[in-house]
Amino acid sequence: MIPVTPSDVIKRELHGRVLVVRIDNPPVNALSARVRNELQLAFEAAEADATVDAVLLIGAGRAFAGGADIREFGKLPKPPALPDVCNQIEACGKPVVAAIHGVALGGGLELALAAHYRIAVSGAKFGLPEVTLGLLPGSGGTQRAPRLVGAKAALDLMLSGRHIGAKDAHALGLIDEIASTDDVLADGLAYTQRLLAAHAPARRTRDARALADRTSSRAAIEAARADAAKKTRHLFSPMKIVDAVQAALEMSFDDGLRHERQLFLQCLDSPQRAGLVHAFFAEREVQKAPETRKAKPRAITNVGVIGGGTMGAGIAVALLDAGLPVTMIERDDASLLRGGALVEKVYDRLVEKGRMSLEEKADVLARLSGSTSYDALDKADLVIEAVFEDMAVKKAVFAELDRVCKRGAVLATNTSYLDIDAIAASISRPADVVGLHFFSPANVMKLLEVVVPSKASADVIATAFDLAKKLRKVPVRAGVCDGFIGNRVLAIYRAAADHMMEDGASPYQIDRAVRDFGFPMGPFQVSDLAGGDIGWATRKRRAATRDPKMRYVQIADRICERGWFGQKTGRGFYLYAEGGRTGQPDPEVEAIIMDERQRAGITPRTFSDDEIMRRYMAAMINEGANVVHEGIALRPLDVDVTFVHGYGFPRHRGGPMKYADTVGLANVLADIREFAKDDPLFWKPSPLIVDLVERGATLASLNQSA
Ligand code: T1G
Repeated sequence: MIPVTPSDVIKRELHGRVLVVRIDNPPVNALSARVRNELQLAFEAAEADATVDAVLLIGAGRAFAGGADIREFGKLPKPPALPDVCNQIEACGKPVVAAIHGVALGGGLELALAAHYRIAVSGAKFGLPEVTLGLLPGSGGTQRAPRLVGAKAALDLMLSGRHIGAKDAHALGLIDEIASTDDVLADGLAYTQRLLAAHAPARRTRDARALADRTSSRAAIEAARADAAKKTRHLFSPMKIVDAVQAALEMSFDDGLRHERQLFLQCLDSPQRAGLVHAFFAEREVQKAPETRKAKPRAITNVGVIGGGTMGAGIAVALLDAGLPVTMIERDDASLLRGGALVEKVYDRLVEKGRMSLEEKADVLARLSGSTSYDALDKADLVIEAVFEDMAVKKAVFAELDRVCKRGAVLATNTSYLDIDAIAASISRPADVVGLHFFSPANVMKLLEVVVPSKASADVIATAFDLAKKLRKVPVRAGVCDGFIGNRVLAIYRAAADHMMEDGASPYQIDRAVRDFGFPMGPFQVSDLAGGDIGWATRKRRAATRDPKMRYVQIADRICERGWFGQKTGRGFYLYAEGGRTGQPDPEVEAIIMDERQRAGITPRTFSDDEIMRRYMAAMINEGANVVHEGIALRPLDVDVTFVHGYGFPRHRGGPMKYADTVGLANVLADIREFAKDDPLFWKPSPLIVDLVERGATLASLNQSA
């Protein structure tokens, strides 16, 4: 092997008469401007070098290439553009082989498609996930992939954004060979030698013929268009992907490329790309809480869960899914059996769907044990309590944990609003206490609020973030206050919705406006799903300390007083047909609302959907800013991640804080001040927003790493 030129991102080595071009841009070989430039030079040199018969393109480190450098989006583009590099590779007069390991995603896969042949190790993954960033494959992918694998398979890859393995990629024709070992260089070289020995031509993907059957291609395109119109009606780029594949069918390759470029630039300019790219980086940034840099996590090899109710069982499943052994503690055998059955039910459903075998289910459940004695937790490294939301009950549980758990065990509470500092102060080891606020269903929802009591040691918090990684959850660091980040802000924008309901908007109009904004459900549908009794209990708990001058809407109380808690009782704000989940408006609820307006002396007025959303979002943004201002959330991006991953906030808008910057913080402040004319107590502008607007700064300016 003869190193040809010193370069830090593209290394060239001559192996006999094959030039190996290695992309070396950790951590994922993103195709930055530097990489693109050096790739061009490498292929120019290969073409001109008479000692080179073929080129083998591989990636260093853990990936072939993770795609275009996402950090470049929104900045001034630097040449050469990736499509030009791909075209140059494809036009190379000598055979070019891509040997893939790790991932080949987005522009990374497009680079491989521009090569003439492709081989991959068996564990390699492939994808065109640009749609998850509000984009489309903009380096020839929408033109080459359909020609190589057909319109249907190409559209499925691009519209789902999913990753596929080497076997599926080979079956589709995306790659030519699966390597017999994991040595991507050796097998790549051997494959290249075989191609040279067979005098294999420089086979250009643009000449592939998988679109030859125009009828089935057209049918696939129309089906994808109809599907995208239904499933992704809020998103901009899916339809552009369909348009690009239609161009692949109807235009010449070069015209198709030009059309792809136009469509790509339209996506690049859309606010959805800005929102989705923000969400991508934000959900990685939140993993880097200060404590994770200051301390090492404690080892977690086995975990206890106190409580086998909905939350306890869900948490147990999340832990079992992460491969951990779990000991469930309940107060008596009957409760323990019920808890175990709730856990087993989750796996029975997976077996029914064919996503788990009976043996796999047995293996998982073998890691679950149960006891009615806390003594069973004497070896646990971590215990998570998920018992009844009552301070006395929680303190009793922690007293037992303090008695039986080994030194160094992390003691976590899943409370959703109780004061964790008070719980920590009730035992001899407050430094070991942390809040792990899971969202129901705990084995499904990605968000995990890591609530940091004042006395917690840094390594306990680092352990909580390490646990989140094991559970494949998205952790957000939260300070101690009523409702932490999510539920505290939820209470405010739900109150704004209640005010509008009492002032004249129907709950059904409000829910529809919120759904049209991009949420899966509106606030009243959410209340019916979660159970109105939960919010009712919270309102009753807060009644004694509620500011009597603060507006209080009693409509939800009237509904709860009738036992109408939502789906679980067949009616709440909506009427549910027998066991159904799709509610219908309820005339009796509308009558209650009318009565309450009368009682409150309110003459109802109409609201436009636009005003509903301006009020709803202004309340959410204002309280989100307060949460940052008070240090409950580290940065605005932590609030964004909380709402995208825990409250259904539309990901393509990036989160409430990102959205505020998108619409303009000054406009949000103007709304708040407008609304304050009628209710100065509720609409108190966050000092953070006032300060940023005065300085002409954005919330994003506060997002540097904490
Ligand atoms: N550009 C820049 N940085 C990236 C990156 C990328 N494409 N992918 C990952 N990173 C960073 C990430 O922010 C993190 O940084 C670190 O790498 C490790 O990532 C023209 C336009 C590859 C499967 O959508 O899916 O190509 O936090 O924590 O869990 O048509 O990263 O360490 O500072 O996620 O092992 C298309 C996106 C781009 C792939 C690895 N490509 N990346 O997962 O590590 S658009 C993608 C991923 C495009 C072309 C279009 C994952 C991964 P930091 P990580 P991981």
